[in-house]
Formats: sequence, structure tokens, C-alpha cells
Amino acid sequence: EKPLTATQLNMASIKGPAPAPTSFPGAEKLRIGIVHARWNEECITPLVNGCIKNITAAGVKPENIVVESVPGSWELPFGVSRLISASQVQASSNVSDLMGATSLLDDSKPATPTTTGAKASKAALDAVIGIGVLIKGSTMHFEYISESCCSGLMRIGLDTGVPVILGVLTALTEDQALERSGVGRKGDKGHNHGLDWGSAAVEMALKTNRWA
Ligand code: DLZ
Repeated sequence: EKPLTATQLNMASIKGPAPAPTSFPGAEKLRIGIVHARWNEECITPLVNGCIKNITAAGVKPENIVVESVPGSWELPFGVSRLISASQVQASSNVSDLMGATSLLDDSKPATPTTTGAKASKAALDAVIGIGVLIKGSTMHFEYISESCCSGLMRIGLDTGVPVILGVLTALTEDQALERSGVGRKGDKGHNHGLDWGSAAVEMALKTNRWA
């Protein structure tokens, strides 16, 4: 029997993950970090929101999603690395001042402590997503930043044992980036890859805890 074609399956492309698990028992105990670059904000905002949508849909509490920003994708590995180690230090102390999801894309607000005091320590982050959008220009910047950023994020995951999700679009054109952010152009919104990154973070966090 012949397999169904992509058209018969009503899919525009064969690319992308097969459906993620639909139930995530234990997700309510997880803490997930998101570090996003601010370059190409038209794509960054829906990508971050897509992540948050699927992380909370999986059962993670909104107050357990920490969102921080860095200037550009070059700074993502540093930001992710520091966020992981800060969360681990805070988990072993009694102060917690990592910002909650309400700080999304609003660096004008000071970092307000979510909780303070003797019982305030929070669990360390179980997974972190690094989100950036790189769009090829006319110089070699794109190649250098893409390679360094992706290999840096991979290294942090392997070195720390905390899953790091690659939420970096390396697009050759603006249209490619918009399509992959669920924004699109000319009526076709494409697909928001942030949704997949959110699910991947929860899945990997749960599996890492199980494999500990
Ligand atoms: C400089 C730069 C350029 C040209 N393009 C992008 C981009 O498309 N996406 C992105 O996230 N960041 C870009 N940056 C900024 C660098 O990542 C970095 O923030 C600066 O070089 C400062 O270190």
C-alpha cells in the first residue's frame, strides 16, 4: 500500500516534528526559562508568545516561566548560561528575584522580586529556550553569529545537563523568518515554530528529570 502524499495529508511540507506528546504529567512542577534576543522583534514577539502558549497548555504554571531578553542572538548563549546558573544558585539560597513571564519584552520595568524571604527559594530551571531570529544580510555577520550561537547553545545543554532548546531561526530572507513565526505575508501565516519549541522544552524537562 502506497503511503499518503503530503497533499493528501493536507500538509504543505513534510518538514517539522511529528505531533508532540499530548499529555505532560508532572509539568505542573516544572520551571522553564526563555531568553530571547530583541533583534527582528516582529518575529520575536510571536515566537516567545507561541512558546508560552504551549508551555502553559502543557500544564506549567505561568509564574514558573521566566522570561529574560538580551540584545541579539550573539548574546543568547551567555544569557542562557547565566540564567541557568543564577537559577541554580537561587534554588540553594532563600532569595528569588528572577522575573516572571509578565516582564515579557518590557525591560522598562525594573526586575521586581517575585517572592522574598526564608521560604522564597524556587526550584532551578528544568529547561531553557534560547530564541533569536537571524536574517541573512550582505556581509558574513549572519554566518558567524548563526554558527556561534547554535553551537554555544548546544554546548550549554551538554555541559550543564539542563536541556537547552534551539529557538533560533536562521532565515535567508525576511519572508522566511515571518513564515516561521506564524506571521507570514500575503495571507499565508505559515507556522509559529515557537509552539514546537515550547512543547520541546516541557518534553525534554520531564524526560531529563526521569533520566536523572
Ligand atoms: C549585528 C547583528 C546583525 C547584523 N544581525 C542580527 C540579526 O539578524 N539577528 C540578531 O539576533 N542579532 C543581530 N545582530 C546583533 C548581534 O547578535 C549582537 O547583538 C551584536 O553584535 C552585539 O554583540
